[in-house]
Amino acid sequence: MKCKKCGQVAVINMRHHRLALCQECYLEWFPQQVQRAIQKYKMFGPQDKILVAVSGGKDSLSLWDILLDLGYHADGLYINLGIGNGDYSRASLQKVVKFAARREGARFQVVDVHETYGQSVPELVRTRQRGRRVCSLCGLVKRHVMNRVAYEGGYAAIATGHNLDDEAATLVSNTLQWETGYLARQAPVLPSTHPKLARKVKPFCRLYERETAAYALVRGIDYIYTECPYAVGAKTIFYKSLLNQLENRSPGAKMQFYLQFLKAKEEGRFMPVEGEVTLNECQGCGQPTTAPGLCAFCRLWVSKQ
Ligand code: Q46
Ligand code: ZN
Repeated sequence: MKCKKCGQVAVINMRHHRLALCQECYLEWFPQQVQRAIQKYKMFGPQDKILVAVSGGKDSLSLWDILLDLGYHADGLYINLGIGNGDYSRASLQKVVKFAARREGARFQVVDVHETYGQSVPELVRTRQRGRRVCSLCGLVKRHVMNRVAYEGGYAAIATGHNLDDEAATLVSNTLQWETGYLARQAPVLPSTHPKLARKVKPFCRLYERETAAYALVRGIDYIYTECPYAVGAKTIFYKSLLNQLENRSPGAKMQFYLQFLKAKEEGRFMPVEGEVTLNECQGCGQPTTAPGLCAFCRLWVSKQ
């Protein structure tokens, strides 16, 4: 197959765009799509300081790579959660370190959950939160750390590497449960509702996972291939495979599903639940919370052991 732009041998064929591209043209096309999404959804401007949540995976490292290439002030944040007896998290961190060492201007910081708060995420589940799903606790810890670092560092937004497949799988999950609150909030940009709650943006939300993987590959980005051990068997992986079957039959179906949802939202068909939410400052960490007293994160550390 030939590149549609220059006629050289194509390295990727994107049936949903009816576009095959060679390596060189792909490396031009992909960042343009990212820049377009940043502008279309008004994610941030050229002067803003961006915090990129990096996991060592293909999406977050590619996102960081592109934001730097596009000239944004993009710093990395790696949260060491202590997964896989610490081994999985250490291996992921090594990928981040390696990437930053090769990439000029790539500054990043590491927050080690065990060192900072006393226990890693799996330890926390074992000792204080028995019966709770690791991923739900992990999400809570990550959100807290990201908001804290973004606020303390004066970042305008936190950028995550969620791609179209991630967003479509979340959309399937939220729709199957009719989670209207989550549906109202699922968007490429989650605005800040409090000075201490950072704006969250997803510049890859219109790009297929296959495309982000191809970008990492042609750019020679070394990333962690294995999934987090807690992701194995997760429903989102099953939803992704269902969506892939659909996509195989009908190229572009995944993208249509997501973009039509965004359009419906824009037209006001998914309205947030009425009523003001009162945010108090947590008595422990000072982050905003709807709970009186301590926030959910601080309550983790005072609960039963
Ligand atoms: S890191 Fe954490 Fe994920 Fe691992 S424990 Fe679950 S939420 S799967 S993105
Ligand atoms: Zn708190």
